[in-house]
Amino acid sequence: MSKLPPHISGKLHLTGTSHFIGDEAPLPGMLHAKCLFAPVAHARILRLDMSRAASIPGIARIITAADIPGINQIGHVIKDEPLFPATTIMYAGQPLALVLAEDELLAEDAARLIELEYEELPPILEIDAADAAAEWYIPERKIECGDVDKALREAPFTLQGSTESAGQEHFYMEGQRCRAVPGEGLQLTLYTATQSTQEVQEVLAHVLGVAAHNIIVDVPRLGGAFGGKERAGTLWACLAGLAAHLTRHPVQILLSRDEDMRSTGKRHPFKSRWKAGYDASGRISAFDIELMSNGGAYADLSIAILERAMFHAENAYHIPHARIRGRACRTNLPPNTAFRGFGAPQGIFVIETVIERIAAQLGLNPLQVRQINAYRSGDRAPYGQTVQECNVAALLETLSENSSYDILKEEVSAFNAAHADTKQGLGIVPVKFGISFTTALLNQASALLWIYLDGSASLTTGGVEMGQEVSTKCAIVVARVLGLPLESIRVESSNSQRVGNASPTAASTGSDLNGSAARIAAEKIRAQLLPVALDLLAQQGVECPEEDIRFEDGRVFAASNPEKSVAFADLARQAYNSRIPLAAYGYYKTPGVHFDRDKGVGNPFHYYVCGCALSQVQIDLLSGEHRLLKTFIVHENGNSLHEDIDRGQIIGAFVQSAGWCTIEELPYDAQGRCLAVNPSTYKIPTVREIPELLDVQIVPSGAEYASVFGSKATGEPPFIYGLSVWLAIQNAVLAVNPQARLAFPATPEAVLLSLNSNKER
Ligand code: LUZ
Ligand code: MOS
Repeated sequence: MSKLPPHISGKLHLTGTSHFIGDEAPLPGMLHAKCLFAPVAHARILRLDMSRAASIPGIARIITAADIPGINQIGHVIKDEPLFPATTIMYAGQPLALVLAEDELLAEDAARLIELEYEELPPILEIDAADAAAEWYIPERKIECGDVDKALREAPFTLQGSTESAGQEHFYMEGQRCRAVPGEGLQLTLYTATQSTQEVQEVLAHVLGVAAHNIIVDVPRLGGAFGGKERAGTLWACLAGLAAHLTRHPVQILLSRDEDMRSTGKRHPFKSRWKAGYDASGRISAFDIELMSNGGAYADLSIAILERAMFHAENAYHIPHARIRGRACRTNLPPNTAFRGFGAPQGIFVIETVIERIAAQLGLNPLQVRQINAYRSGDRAPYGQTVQECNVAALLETLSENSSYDILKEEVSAFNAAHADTKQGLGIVPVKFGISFTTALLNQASALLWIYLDGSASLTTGGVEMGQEVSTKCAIVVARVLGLPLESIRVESSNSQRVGNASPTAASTGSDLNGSAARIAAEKIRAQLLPVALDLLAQQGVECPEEDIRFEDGRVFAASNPEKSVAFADLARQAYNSRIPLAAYGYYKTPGVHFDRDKGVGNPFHYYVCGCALSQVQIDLLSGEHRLLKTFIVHENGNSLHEDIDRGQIIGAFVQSAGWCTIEELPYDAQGRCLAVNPSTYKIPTVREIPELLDVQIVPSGAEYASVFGSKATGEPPFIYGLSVWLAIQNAVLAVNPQARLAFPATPEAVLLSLNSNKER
């Protein structure tokens, strides 16, 4: 049993007493909002007639583009996204009008009575078509090192191919939602499902044409996000905010699962074309890759996601000559957006399929090819950053031992020789994941810490609690600095009035950034309290220098004389009586991160998180189904703030990723309408998909260079481990048909089709 304290939301969740947005009773006069959604992917709007819908008794108001007092623009990085399209529908499911009524079902009925006339335009849905039409948000990006063309010419062996990965629905348990409550004057408070209070505040202020200080954004907690609320929540928050502003009534919008899945963007599907040059040992000398993503109708975060894919195109391998080109393509799908991994899984997937092909061509063991190419400390990444503290080769060695890889390989071969209708396969994947927002300015955070007169503490950071327990981690940091029990620290909602200008809780940096800011705030308070502590101890006859004072277990004492102590609560009271401030603001920025996008050179990451995974699967050649038998994970994790929480993140990310790779499928019709819009047709992993043996070894590494108290980020890096399942299925398929080309995701259908396929992989 673990000695670690349970995380602070656990008891609330288990007893059903944690509060989510929309849980509270409706406010008096509250209006419910329902959208009219675009029925097709691309069309010119000819007529939008509200008269029939508006005549229904009980309909308070119907809002369209014409009602926007400020600017009709919710784009953040690139300003290309209207709140309501004024002339042209850009994706099926796009909101065109908002109906407000005291009853949600009435609003929904009325939305159906809005008359929409439109002229269909040809939609672009696929990457190839968009790329051919040069439909890019910005021109091609490039990262290049060495002389790729020469290295390819001189390489003893070359291979080329193309690789595709697919989208993924976030499937957060809590859908998109917002409750907007008008206050005095122009003030509006939004309780809204967002990972970014700053973005919602700024964008809504522009939509309304009011100063940002009128918009208060409060996020108590989210029922999951996974990137799907990093910016995709802004649209719905702006709809509710606009409606509350115009009516001065509280307004609530809650998307149903179907609406949510139909209208919101997802993980970006990627396509790539590549060439690799290598020698007889499997050592890769040259890699030339083009990465194209399907970004959907508006730019959203597509550029940053493409960039992170490019930063991870070489994964954990040192490739001296590399050319990485990327183009994010505009299509008529809902704007694809951040999703755990943020392009890195899509980039890493390509190089891992390349490694497998090289190993197959040379008849080498894929583990060995990975080891021979792994980064050594001091190597440079294609974008120029020196890779340090990244021991992938050693971690692969541990993985090999933990899984008895050599024996396992023999067992799989023996099994395959003995079975005609079932086959097994092994898949291995390492990861080197860059930590920091690649947009350097986002790497900053603030914390506000109050100590009350009874010694209890109230902490606000910009961190949004979405199940990852950033709140527990930040509380642990404060508890360590001030020597307080975890229970005496309350972590508050993320609120733009208490902590303004907060970066999104994203890029795995939530605890790094907000925990560091919390540590600085707590250290300030400790310094403010020290003279008071010295005084109180002196009154007990204890004299000591400041450095000898300890804050532990809710008490303050001299290291030389621990028998005499002052309770933290008495210290707080005495500080107040002596007119010493009991609050502090902490500000942190990640040192040394920068990247020149035009040159493709810089140090985008503060550090890397490394690890590796091995999966063993069994496929049924008659049904195409697979069973995940075993997964071994070795994860290097710094000096964890809370290892149980990190273990949960590692397992959760692995399972979520295995779902992406194997069972989650997003079919669209010719009109760009998503056909899998609820769990009856969209399958996410359940307990049945968890391997029979799941062995997770967390390797502590005392990474003082990394983040707060030597800890490392854990949210996204383990997502890469799920790729081991796809690679294992591919190897099982190759045991039957060495020419097979397995599609992504490796659904039963894909497995069956691949068994008879005979194409270049
Ligand atoms: N968001 C972002 C992210 O704006 N920049 C990033 O680099 C990033 N990385 C991962 C997840 N979200
Ligand atoms: Mo993100 S993909 O919200 O870190």
